[in-house]
Amino acid sequence: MNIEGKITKILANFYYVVDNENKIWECFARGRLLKEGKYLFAGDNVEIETTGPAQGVIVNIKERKNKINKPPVANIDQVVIVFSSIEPDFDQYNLDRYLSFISYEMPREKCLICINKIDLGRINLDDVYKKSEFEVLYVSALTKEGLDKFVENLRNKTSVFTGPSGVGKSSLIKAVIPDAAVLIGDLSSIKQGKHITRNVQLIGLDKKEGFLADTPGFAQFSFGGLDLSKIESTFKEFSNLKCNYSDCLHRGEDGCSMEEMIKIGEVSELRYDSYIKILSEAEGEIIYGTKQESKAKSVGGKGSLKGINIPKIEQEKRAKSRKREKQDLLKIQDEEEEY
Ligand SMILES: Nc1nc2c(ncn2[C@@H]2O[C@H](COP(=O)(O)OP(=O)(O)O)[C@@H](O)[C@H]2O)c(=O)[nH]1
Ligand SMILES: [Mg+2]
Ligand SMILES: [Zn+2]
Repeated sequence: MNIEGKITKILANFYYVVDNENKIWECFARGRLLKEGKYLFAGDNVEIETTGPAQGVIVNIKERKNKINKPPVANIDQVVIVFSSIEPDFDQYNLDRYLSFISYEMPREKCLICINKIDLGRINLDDVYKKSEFEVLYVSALTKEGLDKFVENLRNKTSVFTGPSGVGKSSLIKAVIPDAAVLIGDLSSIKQGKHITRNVQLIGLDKKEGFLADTPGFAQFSFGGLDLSKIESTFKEFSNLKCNYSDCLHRGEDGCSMEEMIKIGEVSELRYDSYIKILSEAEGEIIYGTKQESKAKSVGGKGSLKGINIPKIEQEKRAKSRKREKQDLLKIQDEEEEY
């Protein structure tokens, strides 16, 4: 008998597939699939041939609409970018970096901004984002304030959670799905993120109404070498600019309408500042987070997962690093084969 389902978890050679009736099947992958180089990801929609009451073999993978490699997840509908209002302090520029980078890499998928820990302190970003097409939700994983509306935004989608360490991504997932097996708190005591990244799993909202993937953050990302003219398209509120040149980067060029747009409130000044900094990052002029990185490194242990480490990748190295990312993935798969 053949059944269709979705891979929610991969452990060693085992693939856990949930079917339409919410039943979990423990599966192997047919050797032929792996030989063809078809690596399987959590989120993949597959066809299984059943071999027992809850066992099967994956015989086919459906075409994916997208995938990310770190952590490995396929068929993402939405990226939930979690920041906290406080502890760690809200960082406007860093949030805009996440939004821009993810929109650049996945232009068709929705990004949802979620500000957590409003029980400790409140911030209001409505004005900053009102022209951007990004929705902002305010929640507390602790008191559950704002959670109902948040859950509404998670239904019938596969959502990947990302954001800096310590903002409460895992806590939010736990608040939404109380029996989710997620790790909360300082993860550095659990021997590095590698292991955790590898075992990414999709956690089902009740009655297959959507899936959530906790991640330790997209560990590292860099704007180095990205196409400058495409970065603009990740700032949706810029779409009504009427500059004299079609290739205007809006950095004070003659005939640029950015100043006017800011004046009339079509573009928030904070967003424009972030845009300018991101362009500089793409040109390799500034490197975000290096201070935190070196601090974390010298302290080691406890601090090593705090802050975000964004190493500079030079333009010409970028293509190589993309290739390396793929190799890393293959390595991960190889290691898992050895278990
Ligand atoms: N006060 C408060 N603390 C929270 C909230 N959400 C998470 N925390 C705490 O913040 C810390 C980091 O949470 P965690 O979920 O591990 O963050 P992650 O690294 O983003 O997954 C933990 O000590 C949580 O108990 C919240 O809404 N309010
Ligand atoms: Mg976490
Ligand atoms: Zn312009």
